Amino acid sequence: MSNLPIDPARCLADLHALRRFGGDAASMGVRRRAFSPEDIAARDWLAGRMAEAGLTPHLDPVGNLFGLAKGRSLLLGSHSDTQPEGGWLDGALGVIAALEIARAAHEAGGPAVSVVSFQDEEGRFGALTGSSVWSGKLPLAVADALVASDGTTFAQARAALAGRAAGFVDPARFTGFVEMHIEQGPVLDAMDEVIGVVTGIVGLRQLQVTVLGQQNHAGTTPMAMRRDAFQAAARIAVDLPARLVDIVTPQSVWTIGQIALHPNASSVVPGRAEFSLQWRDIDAARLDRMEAAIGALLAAVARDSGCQITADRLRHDLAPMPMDGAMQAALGAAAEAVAPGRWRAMPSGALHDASNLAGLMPVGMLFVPSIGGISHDFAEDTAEDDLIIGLKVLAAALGRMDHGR
Ligand code: HGY
Ligand code: MN
Ligand code: MN
Repeated sequence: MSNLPIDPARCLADLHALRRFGGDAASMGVRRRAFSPEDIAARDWLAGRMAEAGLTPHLDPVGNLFGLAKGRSLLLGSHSDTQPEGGWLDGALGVIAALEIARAAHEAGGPAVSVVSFQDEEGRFGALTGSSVWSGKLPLAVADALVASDGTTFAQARAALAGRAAGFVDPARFTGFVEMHIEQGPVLDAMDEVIGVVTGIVGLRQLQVTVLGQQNHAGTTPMAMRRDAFQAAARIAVDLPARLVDIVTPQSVWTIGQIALHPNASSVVPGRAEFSLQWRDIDAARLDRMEAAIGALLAAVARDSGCQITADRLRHDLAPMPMDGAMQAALGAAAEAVAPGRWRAMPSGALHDASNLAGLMPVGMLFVPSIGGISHDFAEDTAEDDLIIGLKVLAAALGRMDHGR
């Protein structure tokens, strides 16, 4: 096990304290969108806790908040922004567990551990925006032009922090990155296991599809004469599974999560439908094949419906990313030491900032269970005993990692 003097009660207290920034009164849920007042207040609080832990708080130009140890260090962390109706642990767990490990390491005189809370992992503006810019995958000028659903640009949002932001931290000061996260899926909970050692993170692609038909009267327009944008969009949604069935595996996923109709009135045939179409898989070639099938379906529905259908790739591609082998071995050995026989190696169906760092340094991830597999919902939760087991595994893994001193 680890000889780091971690303090589970202190870690849990900080988790509950962080939840209060944007906490929903009727549940354990949280609303803490990137650059919202709640998010900025949470970052201010986090910076204070980092300073108390012996770290140097450092806010970069896109809102990533680092707590820096002296010299080269291992970086631990995740994100503290949430979905519109987020869970209290998605991202927050990784940041607070990192803070606890860094604090204990500082108290023990080493190893050097830094902490990060990346900004806009949950995609109010882009996908994993803060770590994508920091890792060099997304040019700042491109990120600044990203627009949230309320019309705010990334540039406008980050301007709120401009007075306090310093420069970008050099990734070369870190020997590796480890992100602890809730599974957000059903596997560990269903198998009564407590730790997942992540083997790889899926890739994600997303299109913003626009269907242009003919706005018209819902009473006088004969069905045969309509160019109904919603009916065309619905056809795409209904026909997609049959188009993908020979390409995908049971782990492949696709989602239409956001749709807008114009003029969105009950007595008007919709003239315009705009919706997001996102798909994920662990295999890049399969993502390509899924994209080709989606393109063929959009063309077929345009032809059959008489609607004009266009699709813009809204977000930069996030390729499937394997986790570092040595980090997986260290995390697996730590899991076996702390929770013998109650852990598994597994892929991540969710995206994580770790994806962006995997090209810069050795990266590892570990999961704790999500009760009922629920996440991106106020009901997201994990048993506190399981949170502490995860913290102990993270601490035990540190002693098994070569920090590249
Ligand atoms: O969508 C995701 O996988 C991440 O939780 N933002
Ligand atoms: Mn997350
Ligand atoms: Mn999330």
